[in-house]
Amino acid sequence: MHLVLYGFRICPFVEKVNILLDEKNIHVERVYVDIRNKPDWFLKISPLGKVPILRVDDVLLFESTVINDFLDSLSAATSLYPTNTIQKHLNKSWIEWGSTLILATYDMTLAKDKESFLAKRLLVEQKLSILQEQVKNSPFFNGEHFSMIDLTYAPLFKRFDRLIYLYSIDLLANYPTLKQWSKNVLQRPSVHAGFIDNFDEELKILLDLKGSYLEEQNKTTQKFDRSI
Ligand SMILES: N[C@@H](CCC(=O)N[C@@H](CS)C(=O)NCC(=O)O)C(=O)O
Repeated sequence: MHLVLYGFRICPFVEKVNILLDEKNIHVERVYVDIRNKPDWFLKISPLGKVPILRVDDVLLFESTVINDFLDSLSAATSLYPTNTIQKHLNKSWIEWGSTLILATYDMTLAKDKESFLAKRLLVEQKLSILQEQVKNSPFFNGEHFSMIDLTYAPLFKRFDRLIYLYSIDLLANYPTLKQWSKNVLQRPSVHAGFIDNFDEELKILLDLKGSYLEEQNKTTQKFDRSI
């Protein structure tokens, strides 16, 4: 079976596929797509015009959760889902919900002014309080073992972590259980391997390109700091 993953340098949906590939030791050929300037060949293979796409011989799979489910099923004996069916599908529900949290966070980071940033931050925090209700005081979501839902939230946790470093914004400050879960997930070697080395640089480029308030404010502060 020949597997080709079409992705982009910085994309939470591609990153969760990267982590699963590393976790399950699956080799794929990688094709980089410039989604800021999509080539015609890509628009022909991607119904939504989005990455990730996984080519499996001559079949094209899209949607990161579907792609991860497919890759997981290749070695069902070592599935990253709980064995209990209802638990597995409950995990899937919260995986879907995690995608809405990723999008809300993306929206917040791209806010163009302080007022809109604060309004969007509030929406993210509301979602975080709902999520915290679901999380136990165990290393990972389902207990001792790292599973599909943990790797799905890793790209979100990575962004939260970098927001502290780059912009001094700690979205998990009021959610200690989530903070501990996030720390455990980010320590996983497969998670570490799922992101590009210059993640911070690419994140700043993205925010700058989109005229984000966070990046604008950061530049102003740095200019101010240099002048004193
Ligand atoms: N629901 C999709 C979302 C994928 C997605 O939004 N990918 C973004 C990059 S992170 C993309 O390709 N955007 C291009 C566009 O929307 O034009 C999935 O889970 O795969």
